Amino acid sequence: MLIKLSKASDCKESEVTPESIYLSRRSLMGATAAAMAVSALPRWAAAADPSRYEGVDPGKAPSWFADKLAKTQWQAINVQGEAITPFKDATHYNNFYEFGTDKGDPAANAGTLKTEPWSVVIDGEVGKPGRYALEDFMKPYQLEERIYRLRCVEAWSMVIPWLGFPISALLKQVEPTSKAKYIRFETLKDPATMPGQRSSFALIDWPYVEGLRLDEAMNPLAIMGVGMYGRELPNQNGAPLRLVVPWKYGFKSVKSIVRITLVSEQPETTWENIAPSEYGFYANVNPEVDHPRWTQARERRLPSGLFSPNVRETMMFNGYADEVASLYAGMDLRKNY
Ligand SMILES: Nc1nc2c(c(=O)[nH]1)N[C@H]1C(S)=C(S)[C@@H](COP(=O)(O)O)O[C@H]1N2
Ligand SMILES: [Mo]
Repeated sequence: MLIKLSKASDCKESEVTPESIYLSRRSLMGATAAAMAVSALPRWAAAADPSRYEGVDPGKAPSWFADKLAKTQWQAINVQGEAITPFKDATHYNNFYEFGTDKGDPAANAGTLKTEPWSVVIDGEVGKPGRYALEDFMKPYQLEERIYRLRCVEAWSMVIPWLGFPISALLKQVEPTSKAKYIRFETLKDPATMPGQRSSFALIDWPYVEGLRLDEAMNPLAIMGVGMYGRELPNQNGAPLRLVVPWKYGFKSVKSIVRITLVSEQPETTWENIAPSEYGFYANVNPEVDHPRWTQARERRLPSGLFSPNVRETMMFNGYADEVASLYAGMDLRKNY
């Protein structure tokens, strides 16, 4: 994420590199990656084939995940006429500051994240609070494949085939009380396995926290993700459990969740806390409301390089206006960015 820095000593290379230089570093990759995009198209014919995409590291799924995969509803939601981003790009160009601030850091460093055993705490305004082992937490849910655009606030985007289940199904299980108005998600805090949390230069007050209004969380598009490209989530993408809200900027989609809390007040969230004039609670993708320091009207669809520029117009609510615009009826989206 890009922030306005107050002290020069806080500067990170990725935040001060002009985009032109940054793009040329990637240009070598661009050509090969563009060629790969074609081969990344799904092989739908093989209905029970766990390897539905080209070039996917098969991973080593825990047994609860393998069991769910067999009953997955494939392509429950798709993106028409847009190529799926190659697995290699989706897993090697990441934001996961717990593992470093460069785009390649999560792929290089997230191997230390220990995802088994994993437990999730449910607390706050719920009828059924508790701490659940992930395999128990997952029992009620059937997996669906959701092929969604992902639009980062930094103006790049991808198309990713997620595996997950609607948050509405989770809310049904935990039974929110009448006081519950928001849902708050917390990432693991474990400096021993997350080098970014040991860094004295980190801007983030760990753990990383995100949240949604309850009606946003109830929207059928909002899912808890546990997999992508027909396999479990790679660590760098937020294993074993993350949020996916495709009409919002990527920073809302918090990774490696250990705690889900129903609350009555709007929760304090990580990027809004760091730079409230640049990153808001809503963070809806909106081509008409620019970031203070760059336009949000366009995006680079990855893979994209100097010799294969792949620039697209950004769509209102990232192309999901029909499904979500009514959530914000009557709201000033310039004020509630
Ligand atoms: N815990 C945590 N979650 C996070 C982040 C992070 O740094 N830490 N980065 C966010 C940002 S800015 C984006 S764009 C997406 C990127 O998800 P991806 O790497 O799976 O594409 O994760 C989001 N979730
Ligand atoms: Mo992002």
